[in-house]
Amino acid sequence: MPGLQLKGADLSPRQKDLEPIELASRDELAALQLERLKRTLNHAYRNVAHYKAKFDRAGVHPDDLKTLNDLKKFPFTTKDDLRQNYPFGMFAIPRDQVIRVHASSGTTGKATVVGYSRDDLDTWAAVMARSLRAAGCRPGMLAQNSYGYGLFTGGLGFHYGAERLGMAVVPLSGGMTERQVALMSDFRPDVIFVTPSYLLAILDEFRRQGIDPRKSSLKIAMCGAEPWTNAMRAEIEEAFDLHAIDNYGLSEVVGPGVSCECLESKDGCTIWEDHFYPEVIDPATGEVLPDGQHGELVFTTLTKQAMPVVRYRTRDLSRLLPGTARSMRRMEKVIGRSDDMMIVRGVNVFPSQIEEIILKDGRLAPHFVIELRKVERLDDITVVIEARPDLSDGGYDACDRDLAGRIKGLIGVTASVRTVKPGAVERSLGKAKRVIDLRGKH
Ligand code: DLL
Repeated sequence: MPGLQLKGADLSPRQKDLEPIELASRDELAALQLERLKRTLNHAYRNVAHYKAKFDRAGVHPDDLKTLNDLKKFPFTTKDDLRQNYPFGMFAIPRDQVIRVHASSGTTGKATVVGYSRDDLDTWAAVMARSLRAAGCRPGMLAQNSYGYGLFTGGLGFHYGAERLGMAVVPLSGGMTERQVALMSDFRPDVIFVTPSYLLAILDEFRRQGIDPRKSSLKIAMCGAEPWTNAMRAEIEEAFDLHAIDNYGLSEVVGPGVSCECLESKDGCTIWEDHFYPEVIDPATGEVLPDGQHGELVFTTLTKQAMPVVRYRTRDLSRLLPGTARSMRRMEKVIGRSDDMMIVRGVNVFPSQIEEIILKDGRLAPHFVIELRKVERLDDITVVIEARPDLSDGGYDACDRDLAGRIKGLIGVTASVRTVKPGAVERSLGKAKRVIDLRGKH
């Protein structure tokens, strides 16, 4: 596989390094899932008052699960359930056996809190190490960890996973972009753990300092924690001459490490189905959809002790695909969260659709935000997008017109476009905020 040969390193996967379960048949996997699912439902029912009440109200009991298909009888869990039980009400083990707590930022209401037992942390490190290995990382490699350390699960999740694999970690966290680039030049890491939008900010800094990013030591970027398109992947890979690998997770389920792309296929994240059982549902009706159909991802943890989650509604839109590099199923690149979906005059619009269009235009940089306003009681969107540095002053108006035309033609909505000077769109240090909702403010 010549494509896997990068900067002199052969990153092709070695069969002997895989865990037995990664080589298991679908039947073996299903048997393990059923056994673990039964255990999880019993554990949640017996030890979390909220689950007992919810199952009782729905008239279901863990014993009703005879096949994997029976899971659909059980009620969903939502962010609201977690909020109502703030802070520790969803824990299924005594508080003094919980040895780590993480929480969401809580910008949209009360934070959601998650807890881990010692075994949970062990499992988390193991699935992260598996993810990193699938992405081409190897023991002995050096990683710069630019995910935020703290209540966010990205920093510590990657940290312990990389150490488990036998990598060395530089725990930089997000921010101090100048320093990120300086240390990268000095330490020569093989891998960076980073959100794709922050990697673009790091790319800007390379250029500002006059350093050729293609000559950086990086071979792999583990990009996740936010939606990003394959067009963005191509932009990043070309700019740095590395493999940009998608990986997905959410704190309520474990953090990063729920699923990860395999280097040899780069065709969507393989879900570590021995620990996280996936379903896709119709977000409007809750009906389980067959594999291959688009809908909302739902996960049930199969091995978590401190805080099992049963049918957790992620709000992330994707679909399940058959396994390729592994027998475990894949999820298609997340289109976006249902919360980020804008409905503009009856048409559904996701920031990722706009991103894809922007990246096809050589005059525009991959830095944009979408402003939402109410104009005469109708939703109105303005895409604010940076020009690349070589665009002449006279070229801006043409960009505005062309992009608005393409958005109309490809997505079907009328949008205003404002092309702005390089550097005018605020850079993210972690997860990018693509939509600025100004409705109600004008
Ligand atoms: O973002 C965990 C994580 C950290 C994943 C680092 C990957 C790398 P939360 O802060 O709880 O956890 O946010 C979870 O982020 O429901 C998705 O909406 C979004 N998300 C995470 N990974 C991806 C991805 C972490 N690869 C929420 N593609 C999820 C698209 C993603 N969206």
